Amino acid sequence: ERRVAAFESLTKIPELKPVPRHRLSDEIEKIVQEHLKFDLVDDFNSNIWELLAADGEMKVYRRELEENGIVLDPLKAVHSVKGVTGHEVCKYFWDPAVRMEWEGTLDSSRMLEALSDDTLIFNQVHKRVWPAAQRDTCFWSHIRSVSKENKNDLDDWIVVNYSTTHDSAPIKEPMIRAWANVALICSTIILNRDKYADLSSVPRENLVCKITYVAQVNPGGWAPANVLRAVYKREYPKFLKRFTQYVMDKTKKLPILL
Ligand code: 16H
Repeated sequence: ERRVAAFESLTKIPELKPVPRHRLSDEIEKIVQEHLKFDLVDDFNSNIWELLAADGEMKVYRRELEENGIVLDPLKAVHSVKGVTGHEVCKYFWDPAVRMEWEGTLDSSRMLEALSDDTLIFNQVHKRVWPAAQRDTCFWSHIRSVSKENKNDLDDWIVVNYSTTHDSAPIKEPMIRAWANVALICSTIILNRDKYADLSSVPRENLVCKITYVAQVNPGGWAPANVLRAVYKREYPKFLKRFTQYVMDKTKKLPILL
């Protein structure tokens, strides 16, 4: 079984090494497999998704869902970004060292624990959305590669952020704990692959990263539906645009992370 650990620095070369098991290994395995199985299904022609925003290659969809007056709208977005690999996109999404450089919806982000080289636990405080109470979240964040059958393809990459509890992050009123299951899945396409003897000689301009982003957020308590939906409609497209631009800018002059 091939498991690639995430590595410490954005500049280091990834190495193949097994990741030791820990208390969340089984849960993480189950949630990751669910995302890989369901998120990549192209179900946009099925009438279940409503287009929320579109900008170039980026399309953001939602499904209206309420439970006891609480908005739970599942969100799904696809994007296609030139000149970057899925490894690069996932690495920058996962790396706490650069989070506040691209995140526009947080007051703070605190890493509570490193469970392994590929799994961190965070407590984040989200910017307050008037007139609702402020929300925080506590979640594990896991990154991994998913190898392809064809040796000429680059691996797919996935990051999952999934709510959990942690002794170092008790819920402190009046803060409300929001819950989420978020995944970013990236697949890299190489244009004119046959022109290059090996992957390491492919230039950036021949890379296209296909991104799928899904988010199920439970605000954890009542918040006005119209306000919440307005925030989601504004923030998810803004995040996708800003974050992908950030990765393009950051990697432009760096060697390609395959
Ligand atoms: O995915 C994004 N950011 C991740 C890295 O900071 C964290 C995210 C997450 C979200 C909630 C819980 C766990 C993990 O994966 C970019 C998200 C950009 C759009 C955010 C929209 C608003 C998020 C709602 C949070 C609380 C609800 C507030 C209700 C008043």
